[in-house]
Amino acid sequence: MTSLPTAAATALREATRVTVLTGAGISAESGIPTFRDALTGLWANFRAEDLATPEAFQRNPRLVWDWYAERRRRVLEAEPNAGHFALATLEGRVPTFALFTQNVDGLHRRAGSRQVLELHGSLLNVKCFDCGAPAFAWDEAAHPPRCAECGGFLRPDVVWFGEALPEPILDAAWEAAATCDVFLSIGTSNAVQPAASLPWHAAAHGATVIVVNPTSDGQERGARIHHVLGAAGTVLPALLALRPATQ
Ligand code: BV8
Ligand code: ZN
Repeated sequence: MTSLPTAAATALREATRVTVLTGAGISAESGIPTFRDALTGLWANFRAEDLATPEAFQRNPRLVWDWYAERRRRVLEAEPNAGHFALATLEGRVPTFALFTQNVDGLHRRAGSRQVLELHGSLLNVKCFDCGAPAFAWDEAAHPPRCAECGGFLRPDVVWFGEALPEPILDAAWEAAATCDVFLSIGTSNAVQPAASLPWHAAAHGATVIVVNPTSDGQERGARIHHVLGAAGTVLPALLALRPATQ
């Protein structure tokens, strides 16, 4: 792992307001494929962007429902990793802390993070495609199961491409980016808007941005933006060490 420039380390050590954005990369060490990873199995001939849309679901509800059912199964079998746990610990050591995730896998909450705002929803939650009613139980043998309220197809409660992000969460994310001292951008290729603009919004408002990613593709550069080339599971515990519990 490359070391953190002194200015960034000082900023993180002294920060009173830290905002975090995570992407699929933080769950990679938990065995959850990232969006950049090629799809496998029944979905090998598709790109995630082509399946994660309302149109794809309407065209082939079984294919899309089964893709999410398989992902839900993998997520429930997976465990949070050292990166998730480091962020859960950091939350208790910073006066004002906000964690926004693009991930839909629920691993931050399972690692103990309390302030988790899911910009793109959660594949653990299910709702009706037609009437929006939440579903808490469904027929696992159905592909997809139907809504108990209106008989419509059930779908994962995630934000698909072309769908709006939950406004209160997105508004909170812009505000938390604009008012933090340090913005941690962890494991994201910054390929999907509007979440991808949050780190640069923070830098434009004077925050120190620390990017944690084994590669530097897709990341912007700038005086306030520091890349730590490394895996979240290794780098985040090292960053946490800059904020000892005793403070
Ligand atoms: C919207 C949930 C408007 C579903 C997801 C041009 C400009 C602005 C917008 C657009 C545009 N063109 C198109 C758009 C719209 C579109 C978009 O951005 N498209 C992209 C393809 C260009 N955006 C939308 O549609 C959004 N909605 O704009 O609505 C609107 C307004 C009003 C009314 C109606 C509509 C909705 C976007 C949300 C889509 N849903 N997820 C699901 O998960 O199935 S997006 C999904 O993909 C993820 O949530 C995530 O956001 C994204 C994947 O990105 P990453 O998380 O970064 O993952 P990725 O694999 O790309 O990268 C992993 C990174 O980790 C890599 O950099 C890798 O190096 C790194 N890594 C690997 N291992 C590790 C690691 N890092 C650390 N440690 C490791 N060990
Ligand atoms: Zn319904």
